[in-house]
Amino acid sequence: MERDEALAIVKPKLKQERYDHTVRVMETAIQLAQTYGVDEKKAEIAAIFHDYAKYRPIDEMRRWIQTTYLPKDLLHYHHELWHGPVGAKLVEREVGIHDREILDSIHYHTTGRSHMSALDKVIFLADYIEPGRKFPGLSDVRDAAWMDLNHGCWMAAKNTIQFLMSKNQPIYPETFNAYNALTKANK
Ligand code: DGI
Ligand code: FE
Ligand code: FE
Ligand code: FE
Repeated sequence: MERDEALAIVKPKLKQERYDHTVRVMETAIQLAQTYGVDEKKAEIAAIFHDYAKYRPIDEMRRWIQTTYLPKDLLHYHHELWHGPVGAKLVEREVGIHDREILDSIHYHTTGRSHMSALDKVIFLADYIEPGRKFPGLSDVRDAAWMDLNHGCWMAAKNTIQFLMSKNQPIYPETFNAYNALTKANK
């Protein structure tokens, strides 16, 4: 699928600010893909669709989790975590993208997972460092991102866990799995 076609599909599904974020994630993901030898076309399409389900009603996302092969433990965690897995499902069904690598990187873009592919890492990190983001510690993650893909992802995962813990939020196991796997990969 061409970039313009993909963007035209996603635009009506998002608010303007989220669409602008999506375009920045796309640009960042392509640059990361070029830097680390990842398929640029897959990075482009995955980035364009990564937040496809962001504005689906919570009840609809809950139904998709209940009625399809998605992890049921998501239901016990914050609904903010649902738009990735549900988005992957909807991008397959509604948009007709069947590439498993692209769908997985959409699925896991919020939490990461234990054995992240290079494409997963590119999307996870692009979402975190795109130029519109403002997180504490972000400038260090941005620097690392262009030097070492694993280390950049590890810092992003660590920051996210620290942020959530400082807010006394529960942390989804896959988020810890990502952090642990990236810690080993750093060695
Ligand atoms: O959709 P975006 O805003 O572009 O970014 P995202 O999909 O990375 O979602 C970020 C939100 O998800 C952010 O508020 C942190 C939260 N989050 C990430 N991992 C976890 C989590 N929230 C909980 N409760 N547990 C997690 O493991
Ligand atoms: Fe997201
Ligand atoms: Fe993210
Ligand atoms: Fe995003």
